[in-house]
Amino acid sequence: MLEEARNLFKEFKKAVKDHHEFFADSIPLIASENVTSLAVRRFYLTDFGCRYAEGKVGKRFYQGCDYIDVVEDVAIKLTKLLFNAEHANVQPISGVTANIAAFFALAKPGDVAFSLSVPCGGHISHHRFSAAGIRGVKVINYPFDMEELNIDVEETKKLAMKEKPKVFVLGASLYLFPHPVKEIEEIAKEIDAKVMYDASHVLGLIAGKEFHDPVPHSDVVTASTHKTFPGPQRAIVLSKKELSKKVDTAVFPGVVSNHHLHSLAAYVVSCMEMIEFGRDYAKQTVKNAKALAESLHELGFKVIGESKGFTESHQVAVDVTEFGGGDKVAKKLERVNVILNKNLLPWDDLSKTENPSGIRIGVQEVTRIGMKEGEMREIAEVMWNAINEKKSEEKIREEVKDLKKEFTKVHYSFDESEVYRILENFLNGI
Ligand code: DSN
Repeated sequence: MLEEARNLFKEFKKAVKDHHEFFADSIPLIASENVTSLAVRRFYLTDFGCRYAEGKVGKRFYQGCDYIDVVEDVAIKLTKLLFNAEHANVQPISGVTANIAAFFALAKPGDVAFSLSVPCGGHISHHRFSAAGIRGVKVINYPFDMEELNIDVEETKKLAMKEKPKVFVLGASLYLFPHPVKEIEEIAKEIDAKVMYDASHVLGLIAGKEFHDPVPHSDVVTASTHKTFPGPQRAIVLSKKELSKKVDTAVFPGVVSNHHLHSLAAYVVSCMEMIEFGRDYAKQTVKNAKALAESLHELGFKVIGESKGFTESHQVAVDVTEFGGGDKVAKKLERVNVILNKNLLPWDDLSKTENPSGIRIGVQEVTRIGMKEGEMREIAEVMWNAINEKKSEEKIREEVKDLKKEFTKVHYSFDESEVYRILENFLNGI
């Protein structure tokens, strides 16, 4: 048994080491990921991760929480400052958890919610398979304008008068252009419905003032804190003051008991980094996304949203049908160390989930490690060469490693730290 266990542990250590080396040598372009600074990681390793703090600041169910109360109170206050929010709950441990809490706060079973279909960018938690379904909410998809790549406001208004939804869900996983939150807020007011905005993908851009601000126009804003916002993996719920009790009760005891206090401490550090450096980071992220989209387009890729300037966020979406579809292309790119995901595009049917028409690219992580417009051109060329098999995969992989060599440190953070290889010594010691 001991022998078997030791072999398994060896396998585990090798996987951890290989993972870090692979990422050190790769171009990370998954739109929902980011890299945290060493400062954020240090706080992730504190004693807080060994403790419990059920309940609210000042109203806990266990002893020993006095200093944890200060940490959570600071987290709430920094979040309110950063987003100018009336109320903030910082306890959800993930974006889906936050969305379950939001649906519980805003709707009853049987109520109708409008969400974007998954191909149009809606997240699974906006639908019956996840958070909305858990609350028993009936979901109707928004009418979508394929030219504008956005919600069709006029058609939505007509449909809303007929279906009388209680919740309008905005925000998306494929999110190129800001949703019409003001217009939806007006429709919601007419029928006494609520606006729930899932800002997970764009939270760092909102914090950096590079995307529209949904907070004044939404009743509830949910968001994970690890996509464009470069924090640890957890989530927040912002709301209007009058919904604060409903939101807090939906979060605890609704969806969390303890709420992973080490990552709460790390989140505080990431908030402070965004307050100090967020504007520069967000500005460069959007510039990089536009530069990458333009380079891909010039090379001959079908980048979606051309008539609208391709993107206003951290994301770029490309229709790769002519190259065999998103699945084939994403796997081909992985073989040359370019990491991104296949993605349904708005005109895809859900039956195309396994091999959708598109790929989705996010530039927030490469921005954090210091890449600028020139590197976006290089990434576009790597992608063109790999997908069109202009060179051997081995050659392209070496080019990617060379490009990445110069970009191993996290910027826009308290310490410009090496992040992909920091585990080496630790692993050798166990
Ligand atoms: N699945 C994530 C994304 O990539 O958008 C969101 O949870």
